[in-house]
Amino acid sequence: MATAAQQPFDLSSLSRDVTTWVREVAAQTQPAAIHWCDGSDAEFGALERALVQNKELLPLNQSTNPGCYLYRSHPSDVARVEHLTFVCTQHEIDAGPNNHWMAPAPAHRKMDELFRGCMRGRTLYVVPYCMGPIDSPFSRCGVEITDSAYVVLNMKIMTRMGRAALERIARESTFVKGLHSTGDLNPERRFIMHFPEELSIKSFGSGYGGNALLGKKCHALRIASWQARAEGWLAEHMLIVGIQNPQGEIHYLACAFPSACGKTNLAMLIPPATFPGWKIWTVGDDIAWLHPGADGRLYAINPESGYFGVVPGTNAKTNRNAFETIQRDTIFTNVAVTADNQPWWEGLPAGVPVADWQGRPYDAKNGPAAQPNSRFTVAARQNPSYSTLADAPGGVPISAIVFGGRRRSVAPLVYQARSWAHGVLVGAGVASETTAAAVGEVGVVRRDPMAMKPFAGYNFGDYWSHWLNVGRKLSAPPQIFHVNWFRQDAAGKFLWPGFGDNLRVLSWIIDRCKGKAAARDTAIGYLPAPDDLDTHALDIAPGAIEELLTVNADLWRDEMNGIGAYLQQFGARLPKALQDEHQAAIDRLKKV
Ligand code: GTP
Ligand code: SPV
Ligand code: MN
Repeated sequence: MATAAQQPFDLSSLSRDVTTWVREVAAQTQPAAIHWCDGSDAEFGALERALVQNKELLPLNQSTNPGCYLYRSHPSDVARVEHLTFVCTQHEIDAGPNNHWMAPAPAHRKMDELFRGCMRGRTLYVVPYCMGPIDSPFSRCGVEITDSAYVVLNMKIMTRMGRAALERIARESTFVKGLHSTGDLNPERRFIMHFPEELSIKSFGSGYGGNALLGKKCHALRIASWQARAEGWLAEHMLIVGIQNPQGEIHYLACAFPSACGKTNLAMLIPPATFPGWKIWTVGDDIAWLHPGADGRLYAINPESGYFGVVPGTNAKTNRNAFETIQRDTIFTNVAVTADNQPWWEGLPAGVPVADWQGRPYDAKNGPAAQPNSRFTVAARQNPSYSTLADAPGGVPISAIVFGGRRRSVAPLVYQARSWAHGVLVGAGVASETTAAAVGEVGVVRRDPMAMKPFAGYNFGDYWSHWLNVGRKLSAPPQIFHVNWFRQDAAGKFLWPGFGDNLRVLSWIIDRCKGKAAARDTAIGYLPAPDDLDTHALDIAPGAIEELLTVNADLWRDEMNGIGAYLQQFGARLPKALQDEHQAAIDRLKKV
């Protein structure tokens, strides 16, 4: 077996804790070689070349798309697997009805059996990483052990990966241990297990996204939400965006929308032509860590350094920033290709696919050319709207928290909560149609509180208590809102144009935070009247704005009853203050 000492830098000597663990894992998994990742560009290039050589990575057209590669995952391994994802706490009640649970001891036994000898003939990569700016007190480190070089490349883009992270780990006493193997990709032997009490993760049998890039959903949301509760902060499935008005004032928003419901797009929004002088600054597109500051405001950092974004639908019109970002140095996973080897997906105005995401000759009978959950992995710094504060150790101050879901009916375009506690109810009541981001049926409305249904590492009842407590600590809390870009008319057409025009809603939100914009007081919260929104030169069907801003009391009574039934599952863990908010909402709806 090759040892770490054979590498030019002896990274293995930096942290005894990491080395000990690597030795244990190597004894269990029996790799042919061990590679300690230093995170250098040279290392990235060498791994890329090796993957190209063994045909795991296919170079795309290097004259049109320099530095771009295609990776085809196993056709049974294209999205997160929520039914195979577990939170393994000593007591089942701590994982809550919102998680699949297994006791730690049998979960370890099950996983240890799968990992035994699973890296024979393969290289074990040690991937030290830091979630958040390397010099931020809010950042947290981890080490992922994986036998997938594709995972290493993605981790290099998505996190601050390598030597500096390992040096930080050596200084601090804790790190999250993430053990990953692609195994044989048999879906019957695929499990994503979390042990929050031990700060560890074991993931077997998938090489895809949130199942395999353990810094992302496993660490930065499931484990971090658990740590955040103990330490007094929040780890959330939120984008972070700065919105600069023509006067040069910037307000930062943190927005929680479920998977594939528009976070990446909103984080990089292009202002409509009728909004001259407005600028958008992207801090993050998927995850936010939020900390109460000494001044009573809430501050956010993005723990990631790259985007793992939904490809289909991305074009120069819907999201020019994302489109420009992915023109070079991008890993595409599961897209189609054209005859001259350019990446292709549904939503591109030009180009013709010749091979689909599985590499078969393209045939519409087989479904879309690009897998609906095909993704790009790209460094955040390539984004033209990248915020200079994305690396600020203290984060950015948040003016508004915005929840949202994909709802063809019921939820209006936008409304504002009456208070922080009411905002927690609004967040807890988020429902959304399921998407291709997770394996399972698409388009079914399900409850997805705070867009965290798949990601909260503990009981939602305790999570809402924690949210309420964080609010109590803030003397200047963000205002809380709910948006829905996905309302449809009777023919199934979106009523709201979305994308850049969402700025019209965001500017109302910011004005509300400043106490400047008007609103109607309704049973569900404050709504703009159609005239309160800037609809100048907006291309929208007659009557659509009115419909988008209507609160149908009958539908909302049903909705609120549904929310009540959902909340009841959390029994004694459901905070009284949230129950009171729910009762107050029911009472207001009775009066209309
Ligand atoms: P995850 O990375 O899975 O967490 O998703 P995300 O929330 O970042 O979703 P993303 O921005 O990638 O959007 C997913 C899909 O929603 C894409 O197909 C977009 O084209 C579509 N979408 C985004 N914003 C809008 C919008 O304002 N209106 C409409 N109609 N569709 C949108
Ligand atoms: C999501 O599903 O919310 C994602 C993609 O952001 S994954 O990394 O696969 O979780
Ligand atoms: Mn996400």
